Amino acid sequence: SSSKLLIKGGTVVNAHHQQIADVYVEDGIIVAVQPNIKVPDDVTLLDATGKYVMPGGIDPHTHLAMEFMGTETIDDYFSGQAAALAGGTTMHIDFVIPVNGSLVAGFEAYEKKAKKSCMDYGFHMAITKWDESVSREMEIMVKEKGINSFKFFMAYKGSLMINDELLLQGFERCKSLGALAMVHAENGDAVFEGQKRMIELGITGPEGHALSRPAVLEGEATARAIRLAKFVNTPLYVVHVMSIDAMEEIAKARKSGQKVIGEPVVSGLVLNDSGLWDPEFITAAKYVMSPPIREAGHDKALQAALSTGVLQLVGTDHCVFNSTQKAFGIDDFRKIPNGVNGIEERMHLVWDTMVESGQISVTDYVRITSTECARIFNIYPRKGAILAGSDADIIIFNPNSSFEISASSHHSRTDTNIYEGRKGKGKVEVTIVGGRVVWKDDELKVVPGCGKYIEMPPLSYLFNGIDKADAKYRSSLKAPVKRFKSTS
Ligand code: DUC
Ligand code: ZN
Ligand code: ZN
Repeated sequence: SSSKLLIKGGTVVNAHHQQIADVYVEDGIIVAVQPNIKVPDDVTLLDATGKYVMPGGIDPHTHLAMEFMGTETIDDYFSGQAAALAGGTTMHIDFVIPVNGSLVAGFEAYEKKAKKSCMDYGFHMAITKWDESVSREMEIMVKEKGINSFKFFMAYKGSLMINDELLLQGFERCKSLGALAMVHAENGDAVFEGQKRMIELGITGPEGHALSRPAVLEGEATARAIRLAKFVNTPLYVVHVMSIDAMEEIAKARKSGQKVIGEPVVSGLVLNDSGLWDPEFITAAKYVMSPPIREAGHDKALQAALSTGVLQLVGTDHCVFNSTQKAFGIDDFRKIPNGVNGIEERMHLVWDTMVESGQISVTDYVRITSTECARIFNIYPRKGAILAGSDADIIIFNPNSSFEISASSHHSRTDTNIYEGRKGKGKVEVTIVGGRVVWKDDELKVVPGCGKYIEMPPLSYLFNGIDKADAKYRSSLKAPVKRFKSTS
């Protein structure tokens, strides 16, 4: 029956180790990982000889069925996850958006949207304004709802952005709950000025989007967020690191011992904007995301930072709008819904860019696409590993085959693909989710409703040592400090 699965003869890869072994699965759970497992009766047998057997990808950053910029993303929990599975990603963490300022109402709305899930998922919570009731509801999210991360916006002035005073309060609240503070790091006031300047200059097309919010503004906000997190003494996660400017701030902080996590996204690693701002509006508008895709050089530098561990895991910020929606901004780039695709392409593009190019090992690949995300959000080794007892979310990857990306064959609902025409080495040949084969021979057979919500517990491990540092700080306040010498 389909509840028993045996994967024979592949190279099983975890973040720390690889070995030739068989993987035996029962009822959605990995039961054994060892060489030469005897073939039981009644089993679905998969031959992985010459191929890699790896944990399914975990995308730490997606937006499915999200209302944003006057419209809603075209991929919902069904189409977005179907696309993910066809590309070897078996879990994602999506951002819940509060409803009328209520986190509880937002959570309930996303629970409904996620009912048609065909793979497991977790939630981050976006904080879209800040007040006492939001602060109170954060506790409910952490203690009762399985959310351990909150994203604050330093950009989107006039809607999502909060100032430094409130950002500090948010960071403090995260710390007191054992939750991870995340930031969208761009200087929103400066972006607002940049946008006005572009419009005054008559630059209303998609290139104005990139010109109005350059890398220096991402660097500034990243540096500020890092320093504010240091002031509060709480860990920080910087989402969608798109520039050298931001990456170097993260590198410096990590070198000093500060707990800062940096997440590049596939578009920032793989693309740069030379030739991107085509005069044809739709061709260019599909690339509009925030922070924007940068000039050549940032992409390679982010790859290098990922290979040396300055950045730790790869997301997508998958947030797609079709051409009709992108066209809302035909006369004014400020109205182009921000977001690009990536959930289906991530595993292939990271392989091709990082492993095939010789920058990282296969074990590192597993770490940055899956294991590190599971560790950070405290769901390892249930997720992110091929070990006895882990969930059977597995891919069979053929390094000698190849992939090709096109909107005509992708599984997302959007009508364009920012990686259109791109080819590369390696292919996800089989995806197994919850012990079920859902992708094989280029055929997708997903089961809506079988995806489970994965509760993510508070991040006690990340806060190790923080209490000690706080105690030291408090005792330094009590200690008599001679600040001024008496001159008399
Ligand atoms: N950036 C995007 O491009 N889309 C969603 C939100 C964001 O910050
Ligand atoms: Zn963002
Ligand atoms: Zn995002």
